[in-house]
Amino acid sequence: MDKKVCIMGLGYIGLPTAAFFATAGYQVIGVDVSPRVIEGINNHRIHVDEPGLAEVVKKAVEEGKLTARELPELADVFIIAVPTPLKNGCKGDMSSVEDAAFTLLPYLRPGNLVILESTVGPGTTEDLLCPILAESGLSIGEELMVAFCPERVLPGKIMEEMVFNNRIVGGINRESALRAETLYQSFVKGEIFLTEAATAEAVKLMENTFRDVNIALANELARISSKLGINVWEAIELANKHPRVNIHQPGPGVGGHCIAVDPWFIVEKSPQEARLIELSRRINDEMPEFVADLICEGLKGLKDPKAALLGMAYKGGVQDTRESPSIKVAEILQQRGIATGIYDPLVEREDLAAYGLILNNLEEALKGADLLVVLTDHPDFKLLKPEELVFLVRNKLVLDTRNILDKYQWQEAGFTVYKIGEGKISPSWHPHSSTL
Ligand code: SAJ
Repeated sequence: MDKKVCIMGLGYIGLPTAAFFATAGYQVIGVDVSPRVIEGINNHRIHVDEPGLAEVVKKAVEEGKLTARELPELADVFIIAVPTPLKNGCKGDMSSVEDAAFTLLPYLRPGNLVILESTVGPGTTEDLLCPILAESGLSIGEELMVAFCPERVLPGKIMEEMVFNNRIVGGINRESALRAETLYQSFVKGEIFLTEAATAEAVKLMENTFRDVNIALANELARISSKLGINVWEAIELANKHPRVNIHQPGPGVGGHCIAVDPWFIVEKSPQEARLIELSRRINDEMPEFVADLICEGLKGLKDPKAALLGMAYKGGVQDTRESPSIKVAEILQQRGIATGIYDPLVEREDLAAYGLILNNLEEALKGADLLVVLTDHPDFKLLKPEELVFLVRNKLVLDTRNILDKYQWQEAGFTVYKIGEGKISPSWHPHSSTL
């Protein structure tokens, strides 16, 4: 049985994966390029904000099962879980995967298994990773087994989903897949499905593309509804009563490091054919501009207008701001010279500072604002008491891009509320607009 696992990359996926293997009894070496990350983990301070993760990492480190280091060690299994972001807008940047693979070369021995978990375009394991690993002198598929095993966990629910989700294991040959299956069986309680590496790579991308395309449809329906005077939220709810319909939710756009990124890997590999996929990406990417236009519409005609933006995280309940549409809305407003107050109960001040944005507390953000905009569906926002906030604001307009506010409660408190896609904007929502 494999006893020692070395994980390259201790981020959102690598760290929980390391923690689960350590808990399952493996000796785990976690490798990261950041000395701050290594020092933190070895001293029980983790840099990944994920409910339940800190406790598991702490226990594994205390028991001596997990150690973070700058360089790999000899091991039975090597797992690569490094970021694969986009470069130049829409091409996958594989340099971290390449760097990790080259770093592993001196540590590879006959009988080892190498697993790639990072999201990559179909064919990458065989065409990019295997040729690098072959430089070790080991024969790939005979002395060295290689597999692609994508992670599919939802940020915010990683500790649950990493164990209970089904898992896809794609081997470069059957033996590689079987070895990887046995390894993951040590902590995965979901079903494990075996396939070829390129298919597993495609599966991961297809899942996130499915979601992106469906969100684009919802966003398009929202824009159509506001033209036609239909309430998109009610229409979607009713359409979803059909047994075979599941329309997603409109919003200010798609954020996070996965759904907003992964479809581009398919477009890159197959640009002629991936027409719907590319268009969906663009539709979702246009949403922050659409929201900013609505905000400007609401503020039109006002002297020194101010918008209070609630929620900078890319989705509710997380502090992650990567690719967040809220950040894009804030940036567009700043470019247009509109004053903003910014509030998020979870996001870190330094995180926003990196975008040149200043985080306020709720009162500062709302003080003197003309328009309050809900951009993230944080559970906390559902608990806001409009009757306590109404005295802070100047003009009492609300734009809810996530359909989380109780419209009648807010109206009762004196606010005029508009939700995106909720029919035509009524003149009372932007009473100062000179175009009316
Ligand atoms: N969103 C909408 N409307 C919806 C659903 C989501 O606007 O109906 C927005 C969210 O607000 C957010 C973005 O889309 O900005 C993405 O959020 P998400 O919760 O759909 O997904 P992620 O990015 O947090 O995680 C996804 C998951 N993939 C799928 O559900 C197919 C997760 O399982 C993957 O492991 C993860 O990507 C990943 O790492 O690839």
